[in-house]
Amino acid sequence: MALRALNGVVAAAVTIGVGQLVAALFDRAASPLYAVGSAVIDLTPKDVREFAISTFGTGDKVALLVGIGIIVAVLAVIAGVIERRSRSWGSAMFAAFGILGVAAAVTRPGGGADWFVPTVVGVVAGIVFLQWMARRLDPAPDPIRDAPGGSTDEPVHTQTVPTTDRRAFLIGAGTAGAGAVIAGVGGVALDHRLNDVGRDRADFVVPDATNSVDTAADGGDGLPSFITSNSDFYRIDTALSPPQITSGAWSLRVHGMVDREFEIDMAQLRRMPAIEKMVTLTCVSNEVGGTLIGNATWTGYRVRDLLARAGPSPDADMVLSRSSDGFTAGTPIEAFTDDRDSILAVAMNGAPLPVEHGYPARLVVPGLYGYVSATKWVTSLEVTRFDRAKAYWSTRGWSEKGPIKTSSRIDVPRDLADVRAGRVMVGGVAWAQPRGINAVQVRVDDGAWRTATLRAPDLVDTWRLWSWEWDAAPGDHVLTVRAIDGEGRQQSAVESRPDPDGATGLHSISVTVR
Ligand SMILES: Nc1nc2c(c(=O)[nH]1)N[C@H]1C(S)=C(S)[C@@H](COP(=O)(O)O)O[C@H]1N2
Ligand SMILES: [Mo]
Repeated sequence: MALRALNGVVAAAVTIGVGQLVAALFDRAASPLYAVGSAVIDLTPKDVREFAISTFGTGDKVALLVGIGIIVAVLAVIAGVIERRSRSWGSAMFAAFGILGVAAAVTRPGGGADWFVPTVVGVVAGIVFLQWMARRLDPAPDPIRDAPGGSTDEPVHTQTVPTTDRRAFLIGAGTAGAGAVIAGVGGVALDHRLNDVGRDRADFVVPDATNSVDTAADGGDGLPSFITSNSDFYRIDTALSPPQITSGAWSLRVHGMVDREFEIDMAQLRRMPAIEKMVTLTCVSNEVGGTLIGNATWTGYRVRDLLARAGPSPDADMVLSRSSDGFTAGTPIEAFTDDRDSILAVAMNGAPLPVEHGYPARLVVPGLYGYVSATKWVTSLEVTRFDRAKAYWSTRGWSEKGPIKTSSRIDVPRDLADVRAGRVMVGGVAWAQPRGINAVQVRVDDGAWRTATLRAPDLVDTWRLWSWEWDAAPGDHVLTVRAIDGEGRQQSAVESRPDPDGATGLHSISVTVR
């Protein structure tokens, strides 16, 4: 039983390892593991996504792969146990899941018709191994004993495997297991060598902006830095592995309800005047007090200029942006055409976009949550209407429109911190892009709201750093913050979950003063 289970698990490892190796020659998204993982992501209902993001945050992909690994192992144990020399039910299970894998691979957006190959080669290798090893566990039928009328006092399935065969089996399983791991790891390494865009990105020259931004920021005191570094920036997307698109292979198609549809490549894009702009990106899944928000200086090209060149129809009210891996966002067209300067960004904080943040080009739209605007690896802008097109998350229960809600967060002290009585610096961030922040107020326990100091810079499309000096008396206290936006409207205190269009409620922390 244990040997049969082991056989199933090793055979599954062979399938995945070989699949990964072969996929390196096609596209990593075509490997059975990645294809199925991506399909699972696309089929994930919004409650599960919320759970995954709130539990694992940016580690949601690793959690998914571990989860798939566990499920595969359980299925593999079953397949191994039911596989027999005489009836290949385990093989049938492998074939069935192979069909699922093929279906997942060939239906991937951007997937080629040949994307079935890694899964098929992997599954065939797995089945060959499974059957070969199962044969060693089921000795060949004895022609005399098993003949009609022959002895039946020792049925095949209750025979124990002799020790020598057992050793041979374990050596075979160990060798194949090691081979599977080498194939898998080797496949990933080969894929990185062949397909990563790291070198292309290293050679990418960030364009000079025609404007300049004042980066002088008034941080310190344990507040977050005004600009979030690229390495600290949150990452949220549906890509199990970020698409690898070289700047030479990239192009953007502007089409749909336009007079002059066109396609532009990176060389042509670079002839347009570049601008630079600080914009705070916010995820709709950010919980009250959460960290799915970051502020960066983006360099790129005005989407307004691109759309003007195409001549959108006055009947259009939405731009559906699409990434190379099939993600879509539906953005109200005015967010691209008004004077807020939405950007087709090619650089983040002075560096070419990190691959996970959309290299070589992504959208950055002030004032809207990322899921309706900030398409990474963007390759198409389709001018259309909300009543004609639905974007990725809008078909999965999230709101069609996603304006950012006024919010604020306490960063210092930390929740549950111990502080010394006396002067305590309380501070954090507040945001209401693109309306800006007029005021931030802090309350201790059920006391009166006190006005915090707002720090520089004061920009409508970024978060605002704030601080407040608290004369703290000993005891347990709760600190609460709220913001007032640039239009004088107070942050909502009503508690609501992130879905369908962004969390509301006030952020509170508990501290003990000694
Ligand atoms: N191609 C693609 N772009 C995407 C997404 C995605 O899943 N795929 N997620 C969006 C969401 S929900 C957010 S919040 C932002 C996050 O951008 P970041 O990862 O650079 O912080 O990207 C947006 N752009
Ligand atoms: Mo998001």
